[in-house]
Amino acid sequence: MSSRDKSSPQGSVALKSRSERKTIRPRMYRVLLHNDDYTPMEFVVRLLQVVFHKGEAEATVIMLHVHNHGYGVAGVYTHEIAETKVAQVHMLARQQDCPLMASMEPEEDPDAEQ
Ligand code: TYC
Repeated sequence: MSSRDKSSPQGSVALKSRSERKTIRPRMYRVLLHNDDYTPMEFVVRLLQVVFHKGEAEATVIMLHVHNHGYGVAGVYTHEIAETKVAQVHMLARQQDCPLMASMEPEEDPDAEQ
């Protein structure tokens, strides 16, 4: 029995510690697309459809966001999948001689102690 167990007249009530309670959730990573002056807009929209499974309308919104703001989130994945998406973007872009760049960054940990 853990030291956090509370006694009651009927016996003891086990209270789980924060780490015992915590659901195991993998850290998630944002895959970012970066703007450049040369990659055609149509190519970026198509890539968002093929690699990130976006519909044409959402893909267009994301592409225009990247074009206007410099970068944008293409999707959020576990580490290995995010790495694969970044590699796919670079491979498809280089095949078409486009300088398109992707990167990944960790999302904030929702379980972090404050
Ligand atoms: N800025 C590019 C153009 O005007 C379009 C573009 C959008 C390029 C998004 C890259 O990640 C990108 N053709």
